[in-house]
Amino acid sequence: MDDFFSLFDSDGDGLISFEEFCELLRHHRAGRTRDVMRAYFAKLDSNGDGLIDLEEFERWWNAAKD
Ligand SMILES: [Ca+2]
Ligand SMILES: [Ca+2]
Repeated sequence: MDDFFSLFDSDGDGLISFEEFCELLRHHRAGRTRDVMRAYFAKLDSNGDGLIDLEEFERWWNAAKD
């Protein structure tokens, strides 16, 4: 789980920025437009501060597993 988080968090500051989020999804050739990615990012960023912390990430991860 932490390993997966750090995959996104390329600068290791414990937060996933939108740039980091886009960067990883681009590697995975998600083929998404920036607008779609922004909407998706906003879904993960539940407190709306523009960054995804580990808690938000875990909430999304646990929801996605079901
Ligand atoms: Ca980061
Ligand atoms: Ca947040």
